[in-house]
Amino acid sequence: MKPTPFDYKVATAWCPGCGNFSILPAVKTALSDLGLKPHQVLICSGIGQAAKLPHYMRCNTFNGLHGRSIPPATGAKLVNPELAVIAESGDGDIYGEGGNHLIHAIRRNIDITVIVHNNQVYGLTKGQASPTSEIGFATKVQTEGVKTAMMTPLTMALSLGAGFLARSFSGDIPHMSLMIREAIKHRGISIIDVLMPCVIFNKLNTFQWYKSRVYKLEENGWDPTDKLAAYEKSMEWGDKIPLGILYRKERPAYEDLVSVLQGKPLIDRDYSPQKVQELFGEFI
Ligand SMILES: Cc1ncc(C[n+]2csc(CCOP(=O)(O)OP(=O)(O)O)c2C)c(N)n1
Ligand SMILES: [Mg+2]
Repeated sequence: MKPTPFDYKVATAWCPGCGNFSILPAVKTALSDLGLKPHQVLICSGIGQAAKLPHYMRCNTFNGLHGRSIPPATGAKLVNPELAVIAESGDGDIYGEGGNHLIHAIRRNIDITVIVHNNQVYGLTKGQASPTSEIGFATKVQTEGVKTAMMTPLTMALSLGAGFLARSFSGDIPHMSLMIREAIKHRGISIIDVLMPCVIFNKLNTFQWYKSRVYKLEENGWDPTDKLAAYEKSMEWGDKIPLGILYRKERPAYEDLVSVLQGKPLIDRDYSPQKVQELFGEFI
């Protein structure tokens, strides 16, 4: 029988009901809809339950350190621009530990797609608050509830010049797949914040909690080129949460601006281990 995007060859480490189960087929269908073959795709992740997604895919993958999905994605894209490069991980990984990498990758505008599995909690390490946890959210560590302000990652990304910003929901696979497809097609960095439940460690932001709040911008005549309107939408949270492409406007990618990156991809150029050894030798 032909495999479907919902098939797994190995047992997953995700809990029954986890939003990750629908993000995976959304990624797979987006890639196949774009006609990409496994060897043309690289997915880099950090550490966390979300970061295990590439374990269940057959393509190039790099599972690195916590917070570090973006640096290897950046390096790989610069040397091998023909690859479709995705950096994906959880909210803790990309907005917390890896927040600095996110900030500067946006400023550089490398042509990669960043998918954040945002369950508003550190799932793998058993339920500590993440940067997107709600104020008042009580955990085993934040016993009195979260006191720190909730991060608004899409607002931050917009202020840094990100040219493609979207939000989706794990309860809607076709929508996630569409967002991922459009994000990959965008030249420059693209960021998708995917809301998803953590059935074990986040009893506040449940599937139902999201489902009853999300609505689609594209069904309301949204203009994704209006930056000021996008600012406002990026901060909308609570009773209503917007999904869709909040903002889309291309500006030159880093790769288009740096002279050494023009012409033949670095990966296809001659490279002399001997010369590198000589350079190292200067320090011995
Ligand atoms: C440098 C470093 N700091 C902390 C950790 C512990 N750690 C592993 S995953 C994780 C957070 C995971 O949360 P998130 O990225 O939201 O992923 P989720 O499990 O919720 O999908 C933390 C704190 C680590 N592995 N390495
Ligand atoms: Mg998380």
